[in-house]
Amino acid sequence: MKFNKICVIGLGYIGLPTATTFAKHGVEVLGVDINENIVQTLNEGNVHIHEPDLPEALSEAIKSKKFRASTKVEEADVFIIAVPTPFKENEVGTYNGIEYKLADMRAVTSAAESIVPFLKKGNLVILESTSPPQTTVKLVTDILQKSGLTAGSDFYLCYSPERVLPGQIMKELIENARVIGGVTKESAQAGADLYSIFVKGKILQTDATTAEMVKLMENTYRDVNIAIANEFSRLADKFGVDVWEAISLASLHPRVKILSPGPGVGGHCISVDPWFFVEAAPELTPLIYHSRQVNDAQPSFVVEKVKSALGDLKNKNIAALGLAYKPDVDDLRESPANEVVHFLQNAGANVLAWEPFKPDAKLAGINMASSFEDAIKDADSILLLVKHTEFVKLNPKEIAKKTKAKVIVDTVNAWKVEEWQSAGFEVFRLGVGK
Ligand code: SAJ
Repeated sequence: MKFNKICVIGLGYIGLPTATTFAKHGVEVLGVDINENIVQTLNEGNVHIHEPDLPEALSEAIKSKKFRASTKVEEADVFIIAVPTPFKENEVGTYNGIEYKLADMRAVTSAAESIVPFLKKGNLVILESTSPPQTTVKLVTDILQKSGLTAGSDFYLCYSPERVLPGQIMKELIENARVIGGVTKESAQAGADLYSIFVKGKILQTDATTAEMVKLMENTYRDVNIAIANEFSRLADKFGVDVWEAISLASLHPRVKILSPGPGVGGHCISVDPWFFVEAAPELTPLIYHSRQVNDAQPSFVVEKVKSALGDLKNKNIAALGLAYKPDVDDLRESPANEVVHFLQNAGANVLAWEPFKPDAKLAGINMASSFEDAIKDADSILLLVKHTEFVKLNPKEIAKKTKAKVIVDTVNAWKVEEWQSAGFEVFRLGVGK
């Protein structure tokens, strides 16, 4: 089929990079978003999200007149849905006494509905939003068929998950392997033809529900494996063991690779997607459910560690280093570090936080330092919450000159114990019961 015009619905972390990459490869792209400010910003050539190489890609796409943004869908050959699938805010599901979170599919629903008036025979529709199993063959199919056309025979329909890592999206979009699940073989083939415009990684065709499961399995696998690392950190703490040493020794086994414990699991993927499985089949997912529980409880475990280092937290000054959800990104949403800071404050501590990737961030209930120096100056202790490269490189002797703190708590195994000790600090580490 011909791909003269693509309509990408949802211009966030996935939709916008996808749209600009197609435009760069010569296809006319209409980007659609319900947010008028975003549409205006993009049409002026400015990007509303932080992602390396994206601003350049957008300005190239605009200059070549291959990309424009709008709040309205138009006729096109291809429609790609890349809208968020968060949790429902005020509603949970229950099963046998457990509570689980529910996917909020309103954005996918209204994106699919917005396509209906423009859908024609021979079009291709692709859902990219992470979704519960069978969303494509049930929810999306039912909505699109309101056009009077039949999915799979009148128009092609696919699910194709994104698998890119924030911070490397523009590169991984092209290089990663791409799974394309069609509601029919012909649909999968049409999807494969489309993405082969720019994808250099392998393109693998399957059915739509398999592709949905693949995406959820990838992130659930990671969540469960981080949960076991976090549980090991608690066991090591109890038994006087250094979990980091134990993990590196266990990982010498040729078939064992243990992930890293830390203050918890953040972001909008790993901590969200496993719930889609639990919601879809709570009776089949005790391991996935409990892994979520373990990871969600990890910030409280960190607070216990800080208490064992500092005693009563009342009026203790703590410099919290890092608020991002993971190293070397500026994304502070769904961050376990934030939660740790709130818990410490609730326990009476005075926390001053410093996030070098978002120095001007304003977060409800969190006191932000004006600089790194400001954060540590009057601190009783320094708490490291995110393994940003610039924190790993800190020189303890230099730090000792700039702070009153005598205690450090490292939750991410970034700092060499001996170096900090010889600079005069007492060192506590997550998962180290020695
Ligand atoms: N984390 C640990 N220990 C580890 C690894 C990570 O505690 O050993 C924590 C991180 O600090 C962070 C959270 O887990 O808080 C998630 O970070 P991440 O790097 O595992 O994942 P994301 O959410 O940035 O991106 C993931 C990726 N999926 C996988 O690696 C399987 C990415 O490829 C997906 O595209 C993305 O989710 C997504 O959009 O689904």
